Amino acid sequence: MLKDTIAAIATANATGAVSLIRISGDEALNIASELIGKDLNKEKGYTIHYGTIRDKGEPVDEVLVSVFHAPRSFTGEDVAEICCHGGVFITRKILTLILGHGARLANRGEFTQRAFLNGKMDLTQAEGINDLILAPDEMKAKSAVHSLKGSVRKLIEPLEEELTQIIANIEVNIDYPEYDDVHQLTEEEILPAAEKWLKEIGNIIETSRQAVRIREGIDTVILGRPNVGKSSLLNAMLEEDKAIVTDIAGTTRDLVEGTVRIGGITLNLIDTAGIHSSEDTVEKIGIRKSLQALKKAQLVIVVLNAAEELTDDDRELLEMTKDRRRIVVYNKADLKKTDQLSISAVNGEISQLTEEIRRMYDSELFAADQDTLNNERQIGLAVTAEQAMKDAVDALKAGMETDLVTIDLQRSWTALKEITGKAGKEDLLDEIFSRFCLGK
Ligand SMILES: Nc1nc2c(ncn2[C@@H]2O[C@H](COP(=O)(O)OP(=O)(O)OP(=O)(O)O)[C@@H](O)[C@H]2O)c(=O)[nH]1
Ligand SMILES: [Mg+2]
Repeated sequence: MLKDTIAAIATANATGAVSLIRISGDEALNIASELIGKDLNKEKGYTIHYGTIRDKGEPVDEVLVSVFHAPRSFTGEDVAEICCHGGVFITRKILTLILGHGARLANRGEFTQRAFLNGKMDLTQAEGINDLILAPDEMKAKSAVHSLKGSVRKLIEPLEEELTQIIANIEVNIDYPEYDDVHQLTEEEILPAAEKWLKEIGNIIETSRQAVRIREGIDTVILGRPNVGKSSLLNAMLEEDKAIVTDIAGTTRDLVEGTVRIGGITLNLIDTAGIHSSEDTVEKIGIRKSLQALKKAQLVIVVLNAAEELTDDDRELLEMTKDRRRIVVYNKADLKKTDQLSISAVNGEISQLTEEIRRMYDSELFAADQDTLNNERQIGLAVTAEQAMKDAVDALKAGMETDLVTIDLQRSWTALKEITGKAGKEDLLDEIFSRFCLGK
């Protein structure tokens, strides 16, 4: 039911200076008009009107009502936005009056959903709105606002365009086989275009993965045998006395977590129990947790003791993490100098480590600054589109019938269109036909 009129409190459910109540749908302006006793239907869009809301003659609140006429509103429908005083009680009372005049309480996200259904924005822009509201930091806010402004659509559009051209070329093959030598067209036009397209989408997927990874923060685990200074390192990185540090081996038992930003990179740090063979029940549980954290981590910092020879425990840890993205640091460099990457955690001297982290995530940081796909949904669909195109290329190379190839290409096209929510079976035919008309 798109036609009914919906209403909701748009501001937080808490006391504030003002609150905003939004009404959208055919009856929006009528309802607001009745509440303040002034006909807002006659008023121009983008105007604000002062009035007093009354309930059975009794004044309830003084308000400002913004008027938007369809389709020039957020939802594309008639919209009234009532700005009232920000008490929780008064705001709810006004909402109740609005509902009493025939509006329905909106579902979560329903205003944005209507905006999408009315063609005011595509799906990636709608996702951008949510991401912007939830953004905890500058990096995420920036990518969200770009997405809101249509950056994902702009990224995808050239791919859609080229893919449609490839499909159109194949259709020509099928419909007018006498026009061109089928084999020649495949070799000279379709395959090169498909290869180029695969390269482009591959780049987008790769950059997007890097960007998403770094915007979410890197799950980083600090590992090492007992007493090498893992907790001291966590504290140094956080610049805070978060984890307990003592000279007793086996101090840390539980995982201790903290978030730190290093040159624009967010690390979700986990300090762990020192790993060695232990008979202590509590310590054994701690060590098991350390190993679980290692499994999930995206970056491993292996801490060794510069002042001592490597032990079997050290060697085992190095072996265990050798295929992971990792940084090996020699701590306690104040006690003994080393040519390796070294730090002195108790003294807060960790610059070699932070430099290494920056260097390691350089390309991700660059990616995070680009317009990219912004979440797993979008990336997953791009991967589906890529795979379908690979299938099509394989089929072409194997000399399969062109109509079989078209099935793969259509799968690719549909996945691509789903990113922005524009997929519809009719669209592809329309687009192809519109091309045919020009030339033939
Ligand atoms: N000289 C020196 N001592 C350090 C340094 N870092 C840590 N220590 C000392 O080493 C001891 C152990 O430090 P922790 O940070 O508790 O070591 P850990 O690896 O967390 O130990 P567990 O939690 O038991 O596994 C403490 O006495 C620290 O003061 C360092 O850079 N230089
Ligand atoms: Mg510790």
